[in-house]
Amino acid sequence: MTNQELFNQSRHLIPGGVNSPVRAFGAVGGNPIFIERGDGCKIIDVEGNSYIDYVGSWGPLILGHNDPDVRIAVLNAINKGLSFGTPTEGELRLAEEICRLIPSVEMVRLVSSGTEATMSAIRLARAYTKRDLIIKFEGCYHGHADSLLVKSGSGALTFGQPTSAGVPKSIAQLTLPLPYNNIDAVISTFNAYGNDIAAIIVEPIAGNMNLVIPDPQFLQTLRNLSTQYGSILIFDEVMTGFRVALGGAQYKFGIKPDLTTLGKIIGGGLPVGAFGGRSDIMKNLAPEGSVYQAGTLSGNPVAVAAGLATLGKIQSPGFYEKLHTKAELLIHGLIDAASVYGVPFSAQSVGGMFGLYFREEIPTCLEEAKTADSIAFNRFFHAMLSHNVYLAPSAYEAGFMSAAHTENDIKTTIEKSELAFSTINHTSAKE
Ligand code: KE4
Repeated sequence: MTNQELFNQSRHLIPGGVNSPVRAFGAVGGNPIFIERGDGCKIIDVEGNSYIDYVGSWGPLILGHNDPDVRIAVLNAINKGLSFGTPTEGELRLAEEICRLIPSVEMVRLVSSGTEATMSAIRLARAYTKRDLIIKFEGCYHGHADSLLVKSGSGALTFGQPTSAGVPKSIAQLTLPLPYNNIDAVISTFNAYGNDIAAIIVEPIAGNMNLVIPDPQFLQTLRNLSTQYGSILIFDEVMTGFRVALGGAQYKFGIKPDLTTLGKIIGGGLPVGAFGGRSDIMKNLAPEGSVYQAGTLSGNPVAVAAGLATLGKIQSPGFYEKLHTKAELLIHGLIDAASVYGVPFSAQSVGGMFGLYFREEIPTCLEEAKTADSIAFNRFFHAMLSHNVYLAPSAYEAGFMSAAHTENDIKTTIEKSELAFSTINHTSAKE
């Protein structure tokens, strides 16, 4: 069957034809491709078209698709069974690795998605502090729990309003959305509500408004105010964990959160999320404490095997230096190509993730990210797709490099981008 035929049929049975909205190409237009298999840095669709993949399943595939060691680990786990609903040694070993590689995590609970991780961390922080208010930042995405689908209210009020139907206003109002990188906004909010703030949750390097890097003073201010007012600082490292450095963004900035949420890479492509941190907080979780949180497939042995195999390989000497070198090779090639065709473009990378911006300057917050030329991006996306390069189908998503991308793949990508940029420049000039 063709991509179109599958999409036409899927839309009758699955809302939007997809099991996660961003996959539907709504932001970029057109119809999604249906992938049949992945291999290394390539994904192959049902029509046999092969693409150099810079999405990597939205981050988990840091080793590339179908990594032989991950595959063997998964097959070995499958041969023993799929799920037991009991503790298994693999969960202990994954907990050990996470706690060893991220020292702020003294205890950890495994779940099956990033959403479960952040939702649970919020509940735990509220229980520990006996407070209700949560601070989040505009442009950061932490999964689809009600408390986190919130945008800033109108006017001076910092109390949130739902970004999604079905989120009760009463819940949204307990979340205070603030501008990312805006230190004054955080200080004034703590001055006003500090003793009622249970937690701050933040992407310590943002990847859901495209890639936005925090001002170092911003994160330090969050740390200082959380300590001063007894609020819990939650670093949502679902995307940045093991992506920007072996120890995540907290290692890069040398800032210790109270709780950390993880996902994506720790499952190696299978469903694993986690939340962890200070043991005096984590001990409040059932069955030890009074905060209930549970999951039928939490710590699933097959998923854990994929995660352990992945975490094992990313510790190889020079892994992150090589990954970052590849990301830098890509973005500088794209910057050069854009300049040849006079397309307003900027880009940056952090570890194994990168941001491409159709604007002259690299954005430092959501408002700035929104001024990028999304029409130009959408044209670029489709031009690259037609030349067999798969970028994230949204101008507000980060890109991901894998260990499987070769220098040749990156050079090919840059060559294709020259064709794509020439198309944009020509089309924009026409309109
Ligand atoms: P999941 O529930 O999708 O596993 O994780 C939610 C989540 C939490 N925190 C951060 C920082 C995240 O980036 C995510 C999920 N990321 C998106 C991509 N930007 C997942 C893609 C999708 O929604 O299909």
